[in-house]
Amino acid sequence: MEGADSDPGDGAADSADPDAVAAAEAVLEAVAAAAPEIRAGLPGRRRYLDDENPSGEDVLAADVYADELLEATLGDIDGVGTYASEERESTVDTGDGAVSVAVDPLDGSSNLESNNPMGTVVAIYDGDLPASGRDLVGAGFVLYGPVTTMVAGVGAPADATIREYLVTGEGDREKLERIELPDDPTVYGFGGRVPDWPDDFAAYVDEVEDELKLRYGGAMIADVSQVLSYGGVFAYPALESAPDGKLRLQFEGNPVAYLVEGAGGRSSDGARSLLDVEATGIHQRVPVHVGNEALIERLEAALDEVPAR
Ligand code: FDP
Repeated sequence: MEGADSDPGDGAADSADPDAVAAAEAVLEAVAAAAPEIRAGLPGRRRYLDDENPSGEDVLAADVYADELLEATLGDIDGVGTYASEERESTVDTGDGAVSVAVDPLDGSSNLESNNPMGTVVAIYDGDLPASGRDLVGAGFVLYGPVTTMVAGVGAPADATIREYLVTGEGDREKLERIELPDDPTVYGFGGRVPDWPDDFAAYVDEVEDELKLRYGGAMIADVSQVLSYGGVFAYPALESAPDGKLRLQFEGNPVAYLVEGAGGRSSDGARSLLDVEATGIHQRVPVHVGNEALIERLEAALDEVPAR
């Protein structure tokens, strides 16, 4: 994350609907306001429930707590008509607003057991779900690290300025720096078991591990935050056992693509920006690769055949 700036483009982008951008700002403020409560609720909710989410993953009490809190908070915002969450099979109709929010209430929640960082991710779309990443009018994440921070932007993807905020104990946002990926990348982190990586991806890893330092923590938001801070590449790639990878387009792929591209980097499913992947379902999965432009271009050149998406 590089030095402070004079705030160009903070706020509404020309090509996005101003009402939708205002709703996106309100959503991001509400997510920050909920963050202290979500964080304070974690210590007593580290147990797994006898339940799975729509993606077949075990659910922690903390996942449910954060989801219910965010639905109540975000559903009340003027302009928000739909709430969707990784923890719910279907979307929730919250009123007649045009904007839809897609939330991963606790990204990386398996890190709760080991007490490692995790986050809350939010994507705000101008339209119904599932939606294209090109319909985003804002995105952000809260990182529950040693301090609580938010990284967020509003406006159309091509116009967004991405900024880091400190989230205070009262849930207020204090502006920190504008985020731009450093020119000299230093870190990489890739999910999935190594024997499950396709050969072409494994060949790419052989290249980058000679140049970069491995840093993988198992929570997408924390791993992407390292890339935003130090430059590099994060991926949860296609696997032999899961050709669409693990992460979900609406809740994870699109918002991190928006943030990393807005910070001067690139995103890819292996062949195209994640923002150009066709949206086919709420819980659709997609291989996620984000980072410095040159590293993503080399990745796309290294992968043999990427299906149309
Ligand atoms: P988690 O299952 O803990 O919620 O969203 C899924 C996710 O975490 C990402 O945050 C993270 O990048 C990935 O899964 C971690 O998966 P692995 O355990 O396979 O590394």
